[in-house]
Amino acid sequence: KEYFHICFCVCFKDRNFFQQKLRSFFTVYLLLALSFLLIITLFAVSLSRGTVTSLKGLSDFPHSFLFPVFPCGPGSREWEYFDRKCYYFSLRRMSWHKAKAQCEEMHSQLAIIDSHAKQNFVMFRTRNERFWIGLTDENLEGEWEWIDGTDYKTTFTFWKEGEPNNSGSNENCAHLWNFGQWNDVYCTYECYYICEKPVPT
Ligand code: MAN
Ligand code: CA
Ligand code: CA
Repeated sequence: KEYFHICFCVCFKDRNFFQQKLRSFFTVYLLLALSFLLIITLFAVSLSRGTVTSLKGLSDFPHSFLFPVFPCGPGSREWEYFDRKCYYFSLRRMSWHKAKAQCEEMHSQLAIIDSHAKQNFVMFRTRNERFWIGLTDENLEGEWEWIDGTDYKTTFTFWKEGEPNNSGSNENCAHLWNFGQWNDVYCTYECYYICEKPVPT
């Protein structure tokens, strides 16, 4: 009898212990499952609300990542960065007015060269070829004007010696030439051209 009693007690205690363990395991798993569901739900909600923008922006990750390195657009080799602006050096030649229109079509303008630094930058890329810039005296002979309104009289110039000479009384548009020096030529002459625009945001 005594033996039975002991056995009963131990067995009962054992069973109780086992059941308790099972219950605590069950609770842990239930809690885990619930938190998992909660996380999934929260994620789905924030996705649908657009809170998790990093996922949506993931597709243009390389673009946004490379932008600080190539501020004029990592997807294009056409625009070059210099001193907070972007420059385009054309591969085709055309009249000054067509070139001006081309720049405008690309949301830019014919380049304004208002400093030695800028002159130096364009000179190295134009390699003695003729490139139009945004300078003209079409409105009034001898009164040179930058197309963006920059004051010609008080700003940097880089004319070739003897220029502007209004040769044939018909030279009203300015272009870069040898060593990047400027010359006036008739506006229907076909030159390459330089466009400039602010860094895209
Ligand atoms: C050509 C033209 C002129 C320029 C002279 C310089 O005639 O390009 O615009 O002034 O050469 O010799
Ligand atoms: Ca002229
Ligand atoms: Ca000339």
